[in-house]
Amino acid sequence: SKWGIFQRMPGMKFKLLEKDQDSKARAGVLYTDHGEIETPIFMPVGTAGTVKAVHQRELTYDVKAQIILGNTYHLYLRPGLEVLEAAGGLHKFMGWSAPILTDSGGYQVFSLAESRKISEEGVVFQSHIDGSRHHFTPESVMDIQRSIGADIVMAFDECTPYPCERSYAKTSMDLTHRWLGRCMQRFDATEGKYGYQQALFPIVQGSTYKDLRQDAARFVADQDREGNAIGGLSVGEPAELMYEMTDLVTDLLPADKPRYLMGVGTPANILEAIALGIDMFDCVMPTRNARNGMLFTSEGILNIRNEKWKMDFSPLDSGFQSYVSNFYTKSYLRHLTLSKEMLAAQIASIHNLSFYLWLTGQARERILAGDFSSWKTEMVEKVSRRL
Ligand code: PRF
Repeated sequence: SKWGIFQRMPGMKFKLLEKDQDSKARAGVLYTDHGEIETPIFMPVGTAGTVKAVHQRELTYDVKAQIILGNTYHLYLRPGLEVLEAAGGLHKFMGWSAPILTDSGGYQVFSLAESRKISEEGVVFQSHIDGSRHHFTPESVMDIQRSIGADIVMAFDECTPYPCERSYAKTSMDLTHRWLGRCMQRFDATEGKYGYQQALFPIVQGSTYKDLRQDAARFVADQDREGNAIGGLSVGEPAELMYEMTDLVTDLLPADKPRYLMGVGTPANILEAIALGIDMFDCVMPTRNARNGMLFTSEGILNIRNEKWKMDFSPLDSGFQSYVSNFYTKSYLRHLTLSKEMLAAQIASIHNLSFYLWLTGQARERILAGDFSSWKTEMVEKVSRRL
């Protein structure tokens, strides 16, 4: 069951339950030592050992999160490995006994660190917190993720920007592949520090070049790891290009392993990517946008600061079961938001995450019921509306 923690098993198991007839969508179950994950799944982002504005009991009982994401970059800088190891790993440190996935740090170094220099060896960077100098290598990032103790750890990669010249995309992809070899060597030569298994997911890069994406997908598939990820997308390219690349890559990644599309996206992006055979998603959008008043609902997208909601005493969302979404009104949340009350961020974040988890849960139910594709078309239109 979801709560059957610490059941030992060799590596990680993924069970495919159903495949959609009219698309590449799949429903499955991913087994980890901290419990099962029902796919497709959305993973709330808990960068620094917290999903911002949502505490762990709310994540479990309101949001119904099955797995959350942490960031190697942030956790390494603060609180640091000494604290995390003394705590017995991130699960114990933060009081979260369900699965955790950690991103490897490369992406965060490039988006956050003050100065960074990339070389064959790795990345040298300065902390965005105090300017101190650090370096990440494929080996050190595996060791750090062993100390954090995530159930799923990500390979160290370079996420190319968009647009990206072909020559750089190729050079970068080759480096990501050499780094992957070093990640696997270190990961496989070490073991979990806290008595449970961890899995390593490689990342497909290749920018928006079809042949590079296909080369990367074949290279990654050949490594035969526990699951596979697609990176380098949702970095400013048109959505159609992201779908095209995802479609190419999912044709080449093994069907019997989970597929994770990193950093995606809007509710519509997620539904389209599920139809292309993606099983796992993470994105800061539901939490970050909640903090400036954007709500994702089963009826569409709205900004709660708008005058339109001043006298609207209807629930935030009555389209699905969720205590916070059903109980608080739009007028009340608008008031909290305009007053800069902390509860505004809490309610909006819990609502948005509840909606994202409901949406991936519904997609799974439709795949299992056999009518995903028609439901998806209708739902994409609904959740994209501007209210
Ligand atoms: N690589 C890693 N993390 C990521 C990405 C990536 O390419 C993305 C791309 N959208 C989000 N997070 N390691």
